[in-house]
Amino acid sequence: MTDFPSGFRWGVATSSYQIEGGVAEDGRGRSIWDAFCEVPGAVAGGDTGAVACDHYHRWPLDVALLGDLGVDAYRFSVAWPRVQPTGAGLVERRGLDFYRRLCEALLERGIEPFPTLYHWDLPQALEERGGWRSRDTAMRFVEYATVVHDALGDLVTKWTTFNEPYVSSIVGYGEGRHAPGAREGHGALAAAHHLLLAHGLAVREMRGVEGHEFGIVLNQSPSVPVSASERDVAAARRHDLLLRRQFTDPLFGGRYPEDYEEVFAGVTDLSFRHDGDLAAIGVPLDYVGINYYYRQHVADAPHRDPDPATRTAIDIGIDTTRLPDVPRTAMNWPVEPAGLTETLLGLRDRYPDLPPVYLTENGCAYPDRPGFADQERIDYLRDHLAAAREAMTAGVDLRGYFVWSFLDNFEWAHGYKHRFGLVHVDYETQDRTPRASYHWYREVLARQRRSTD
Ligand code: PNW
Repeated sequence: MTDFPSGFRWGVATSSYQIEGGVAEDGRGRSIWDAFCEVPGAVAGGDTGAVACDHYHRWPLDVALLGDLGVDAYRFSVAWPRVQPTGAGLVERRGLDFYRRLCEALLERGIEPFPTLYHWDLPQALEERGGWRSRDTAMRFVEYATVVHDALGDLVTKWTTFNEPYVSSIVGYGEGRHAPGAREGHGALAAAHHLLLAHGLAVREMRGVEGHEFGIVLNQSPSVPVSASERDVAAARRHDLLLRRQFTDPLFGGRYPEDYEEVFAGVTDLSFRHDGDLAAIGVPLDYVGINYYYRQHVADAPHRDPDPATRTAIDIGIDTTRLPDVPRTAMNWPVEPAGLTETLLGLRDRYPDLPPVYLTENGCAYPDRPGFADQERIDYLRDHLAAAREAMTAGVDLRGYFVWSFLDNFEWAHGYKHRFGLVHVDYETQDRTPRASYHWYREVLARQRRSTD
C-alpha cells in the first residue's frame, strides 16, 4: 500500500448531528433530527444527538487528535440550523464563528477543511413548510449555501453541497427510517429532485471565486441480482435506478433515466420537473465524492402495496435481504471490497464526463474488542484501500480517501449502538481512546509521506 500517487489526499470524516451535541448552544435552531429522535421507537434505545461526542465543546481536543493522526484533510459538515436557526433569513453569527474557529485550527495543523453543507439536519421550520417535498426548500438552501460560502470562503476551497441525497430523500421521505420519517411515493421522488436542483443552483451561485472547487457526495454500490434469472436482473436494474441512476444520470449524463417513468408509473406525475432543471442540475463539477460500504444483492419480489397511488418510493418490487455467505460487519453489511472497484469502474464507464473522484466515506462498525484491538476494522480498511488502488490502476481518477469515521458517533436510527470510529468514545466520560486502527492508519499515512517525499 505504498504506491498511492503523491498528492493523494488522506482523511477522515464525520458529520454535524452525529458528533456535535450542543443542540441548544449559541442560538442553534431545531432540526428534523431533533424532532425525529423524540418520536417513540424512531431511534434505537431512545438515543438522541443532544450530547453525542460533545464535539461542539471538545473540538480543540479533537483537532489535536486529527493532527496526531496525520491526515491531510478532515471532512465534516456544517449544521444549517446553527447558521440559520429557522432555515431562512436571520443568520446566527455564533454558529458561523464555530466553524471558522474549527477551520482555522485545522489549517494551523496543515489539515484541509473539507466541509459538506448538508448532512441531513434540515431546519425543522422548513420541514413544517414541506421540507424537501417543496421546491422552495431548494431556494432556501441556495441562500444558506451562499451565506456559508461568503463566511468561510477565505478558509475553505473544496465545497461539497450534499451528503447522499438518496438517504435524505428515499430513506427520509420514502422509507421513513430517517427524519422526517415519512412514507411517501411522490413526496420522496420530489425530494430527490429538489435536492439535486438545490445542489445545481447553489453551485451556480457560489462559483466564481478563484481556486474554489465544488462537488457532491453520493452513496454508491453495485446492485447485483441474486440469480441470472430475467426477473432478478430486472429487479436489480430497478434498484440501481432508485439508488444511483435517478441521481447520477441528471448529474453527469444530462438526462433523466429512461426507465424512471415505467418504474414509478402511477406513483408520481413528475410535476416537480420544470423546464431548465436538468441544465441546472448538470452544472459542471470539480469532483464527486463516493461513499462505499457494501454491495447490494437484489431479488425480484411482489410490490407490498399493489396500488401505485398509495405506494411508497421504495416499494419497487425488490427484496434486498438475501445476502451472500461472506463475513458481515456489526451492521450486518457484507464485507465485499471488490464491490468498491466495481463501483468506481462502473461510474467511469457510464459517464464519460465524470469529474475526479474522492472516496469520501468507507469504514465499518464492529463490536468493541478488549484493549481497543480492532483488527477487523484494520482488515476492512486495508482491503478496501487495495480495491480502490486497483480501480486507479484501471484508470479511475481517484484523488483521496476518507475513513468513516474519525470518532464513534450517533449512528442515526441505530443510536450509539454501532461504533464506526478509529477513536473510541466513552459516552459517560467523553474520553477519547484511539483504537488499533487509528495507530494503523497513522502508520499508513506516515509511510505514504515518506515514500512520496
Ligand atoms: C453513511 N441507511 O450513509 C452516512 O453518510 C453516515 O452519516 C453514516 O454514519 C455512515 O454511512 C454509516 O452508516 C448511510 O440506509 C447510508 O440507513 C445509508 C443508510 C445510513 C447511512
